[in-house]
Amino acid sequence: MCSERLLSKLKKAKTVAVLTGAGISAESGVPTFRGEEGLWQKFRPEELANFEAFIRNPKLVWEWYNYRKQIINQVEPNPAHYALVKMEAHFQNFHLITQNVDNLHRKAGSQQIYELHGNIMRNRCVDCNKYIDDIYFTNSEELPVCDCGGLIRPDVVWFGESLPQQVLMNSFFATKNSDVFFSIGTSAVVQPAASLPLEAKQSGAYVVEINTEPTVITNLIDESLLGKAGEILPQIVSKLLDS
Ligand code: BV8
Ligand code: ZN
Repeated sequence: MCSERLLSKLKKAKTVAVLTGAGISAESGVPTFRGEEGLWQKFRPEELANFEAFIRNPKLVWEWYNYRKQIINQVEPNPAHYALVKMEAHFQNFHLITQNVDNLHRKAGSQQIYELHGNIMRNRCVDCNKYIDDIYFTNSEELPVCDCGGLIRPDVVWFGESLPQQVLMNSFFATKNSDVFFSIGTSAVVQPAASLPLEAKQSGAYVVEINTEPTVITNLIDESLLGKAGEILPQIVSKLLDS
């Protein structure tokens, strides 16, 4: 599942950038957002992952994040995450850009990770912005409150919120300078992350998509590998390291 063309591009590549989405964690057992099994059928992520929903009903939003943390705390990275750790060690410049908040790239051993949408294991105060380590608010009545009195929220980027500027700038810079760019396990609908593969293409990178189904960018990039990231990525890495 690694074409000769891709292999030759990778052998010559100095800089490789990767954008990952929820699909790369699917084989670990973390539900994706828009898949049929959906994170929480009753609500669309956009209805829960936004500040207004949080202020209107912080208990409901905290229940959603604790439900997701419960799952994430029980799962392990899968072969796709570990393949990216090997890639990071192999290439001179390797940039891992993730939309995921599930901490699995870090757990797998990736060193340099651009977390575009934050990290579910981090929390911060809505008033004083102080960071607070992981909290498991056990659905008891009182909500997690900072010692300044402010409400504590998950440190993730919600819809309508801007992404961490430095992380976003570094991601665009890495994308523009990449020789090969992988878009892995993302439906490529959430902006501005979804513009990165096309940015890479416009900057002359060889853009490869790894997904179990076609997406809105499939016809706009160089190579689409249809299948599971946990199967395809290890094959690419072993072919590259054996060549
Ligand atoms: C912003 C953190 C502005 C929270 C998330 C109209 C047009 C364009 C844009 C907009 C618009 N209206 C609104 C917007 C902006 C909006 C947006 O893009 N909306 C979309 C829905 C249209 N974007 C924003 O609001 C962003 N902020 O624009 O700010 C601004 C600017 C300045 C000042 C102030 C404001 C913020 C977006 C971040 C939202 N937060 N998550 C949390 O996780 O709880 S987004 C959420 O979606 C996750 O981060 C997730 O990663 C991300 C993208 O989803 P995917 O990762 O792609 O997951 P999905 O389920 O969709 O797809 C999985 C894929 O994997 C599938 O394709 C499947 O086939 C594949 N797959 C499954 N299994 C496997 C697999 N592939 C390989 N192997 C497998 N085994
Ligand atoms: Zn505070």
